[in-house]
Amino acid sequence: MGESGRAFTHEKCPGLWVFLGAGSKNLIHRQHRPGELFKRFKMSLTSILAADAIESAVKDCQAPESFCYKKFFQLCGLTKKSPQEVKDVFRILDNDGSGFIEEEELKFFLQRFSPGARVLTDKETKAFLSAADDDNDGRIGAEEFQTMVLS
Ligand SMILES: [Ca+2]
Ligand SMILES: [Ca+2]
Repeated sequence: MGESGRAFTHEKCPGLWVFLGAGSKNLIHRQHRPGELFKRFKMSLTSILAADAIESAVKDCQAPESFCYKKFFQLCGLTKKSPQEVKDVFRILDNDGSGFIEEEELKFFLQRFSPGARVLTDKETKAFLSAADDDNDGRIGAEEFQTMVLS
């Protein structure tokens, strides 16, 4: 009897209630992690970058240890995008909506662009992180990301 009461079902945990007021106010009650919420409203990378550019960028670093962030950003066309578009890409890469790209998210960087891509090696992940992490807090903020891509 007690077991069913502990079940984690959609009926019992709808996860998210959004109340849209008559005006511009949105009252959002979050029951789960904030990342769950942001995922639903995120745009996709292919709405910002051309699919064939993404494909060639991912192909270029197929071999382990061949990832070069500068080349990747150039090939996928990100370096030609506006600061706002770069920020949009940042928000997509920040998978859990924490406001930062953590090392764990950075590892799966290529897979955000192409689901079949490889994960970055530890060495590549660390090099990528330290190239962007100007304030040395071990994660990449939106401004750090913009600086890395656009400068
Ligand atoms: Ca994050
Ligand atoms: Ca940082």
